Amino acid sequence: MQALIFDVDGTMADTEAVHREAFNAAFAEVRLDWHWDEALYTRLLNVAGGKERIERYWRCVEPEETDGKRMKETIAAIHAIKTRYYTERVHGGAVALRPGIARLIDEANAAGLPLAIATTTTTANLDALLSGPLGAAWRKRFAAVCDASSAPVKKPAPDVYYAVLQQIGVPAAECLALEDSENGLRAARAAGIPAVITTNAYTETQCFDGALRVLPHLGDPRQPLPESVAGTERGWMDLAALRRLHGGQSVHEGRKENI
Ligand code: XBP
Ligand code: MG
Repeated sequence: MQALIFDVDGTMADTEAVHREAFNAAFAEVRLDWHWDEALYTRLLNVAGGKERIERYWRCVEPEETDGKRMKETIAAIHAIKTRYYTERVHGGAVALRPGIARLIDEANAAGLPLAIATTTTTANLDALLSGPLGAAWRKRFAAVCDASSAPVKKPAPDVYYAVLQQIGVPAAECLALEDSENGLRAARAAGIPAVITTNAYTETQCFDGALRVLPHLGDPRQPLPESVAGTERGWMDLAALRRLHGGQSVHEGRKENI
């Protein structure tokens, strides 16, 4: 394993509840009588990308709408308002990183293992979310940061992962992707990148066939995983455990077995 690639929403931080609130706040501001509740948003999350998600919903509720240009312009305007609400809500570290994320970033930086980000969210959202927990210079900790501006075609298309691979110059099979969703897993696998999944309330019922391992989170000393889940006596996934998973080993130290 020569590089670790992080998805953002749902993986680095549990952000989708805040995204949902921001969408609803934007709909209210433009006086649209749309409201995405948890159940509907869980289904809409099958569409990666906020603009694409709005378009999918709009075409469901108003199938007769045919003015594509007006629709695109209106969606862009709504999404800009949504992004303002989202960045206001996550600014200053309001949404913490998930267990193990800061610990793995520290460990990888100390070990000189290249890190990257592959997300479908916007640059503005990334800066607002990560500058709190990782500091204003957070980008310096990553060899590549690819987002909606790097790859307009969203997951499950592999485009954003291809953009990362091009920037870091590491073969796909030597990378490991950390994802939370089926779309993210499919994008990583389509790019030839092995993936470990950490689920959340929005994605835990999705299909993760092809993942090296599916975990509730990466664990931390303060929030250890049950050994039966992590497969490591330590109760959290460190670089050594991820390397063993990547190498097709059980994460138990030393024991080589197909998992
Ligand atoms: C998850 C997404 C994003 C967010 C909303 O991104 O699909 O669209 O739900 O953010 P990730 P935007 O690839 O990090 O899991 O409104 O900025 O798209
Ligand atoms: Mg995600």
